[in-house]
Amino acid sequence: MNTEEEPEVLWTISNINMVPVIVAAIIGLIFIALFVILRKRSSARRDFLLTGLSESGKSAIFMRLLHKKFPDTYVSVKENMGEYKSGGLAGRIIDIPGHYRVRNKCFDQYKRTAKGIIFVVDSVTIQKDIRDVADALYTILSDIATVPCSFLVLCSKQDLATAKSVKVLKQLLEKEMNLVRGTRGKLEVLGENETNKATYLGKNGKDFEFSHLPQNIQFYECSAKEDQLNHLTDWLDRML
Ligand SMILES: Nc1nc2c(ncn2[C@@H]2O[C@H](COP(=O)(O)OP(=O)(O)O)[C@@H](O)[C@H]2O)c(=O)[nH]1
Ligand SMILES: [Mg+2]
Repeated sequence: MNTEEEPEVLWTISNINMVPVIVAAIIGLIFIALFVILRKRSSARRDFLLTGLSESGKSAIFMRLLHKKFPDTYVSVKENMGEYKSGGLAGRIIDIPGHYRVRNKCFDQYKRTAKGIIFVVDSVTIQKDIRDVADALYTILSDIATVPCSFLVLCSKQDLATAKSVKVLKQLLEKEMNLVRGTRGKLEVLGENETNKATYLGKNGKDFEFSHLPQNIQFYECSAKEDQLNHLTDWLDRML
């Protein structure tokens, strides 16, 4: 009986159309390769960038976090870099200089290896600086390279009596980001060149809200002067 069935089985296999099988195998291999590349890329993101306007308190946070001291003056023309270690894990912290021209160039250099972005806002001068702060934050958030990053907006200098609370600061920022978005939208219509074209942030036809963005954004208060950085260290520890 067996000897009679064998030729039929062989005939069936040789008649199977191999083209779809090969195509499926190639597609499978491409998916595996893409998966491996993407995994490598995401694991290459291990930096935490400290950014924000000049004088917002970035270097004070950097020094307090990594060197346990509060500097009187710390002029940074170049980025400061250091290793933050916790529970056997480590991440690189990069303090980006705040001056407009250096800031963008330096930020571009590290944005593709950034896992988290800490945007420092001076809680005392926020009302005066609101347009510049919202503008800087909008630029970073609408940069496609930062979509995989987690964001922390740190409201600094909370030891000072005139510091605005995190709640007020978030409301002020959302209102201003709405205006910035309107202006940038108009620039696009007027024909900005492609490279400067900003991504539309938030939901079309709705007022700007941080909760509408794809990035995970947290808001916390801190004071480098009084060593109140526990929200920052908790956030970093979760991400290492
Ligand atoms: N009261 C107070 N002043 C701060 C604090 N952090 C920074 N400063 C002051 O704010 C100014 C700018 O700080 P700095 O860290 O150099 O800002 P950066 O330009 O963002 O790096 C300095 O005069 C600091 O002493 C803080 O937590 N509390
Ligand atoms: Mg600095």
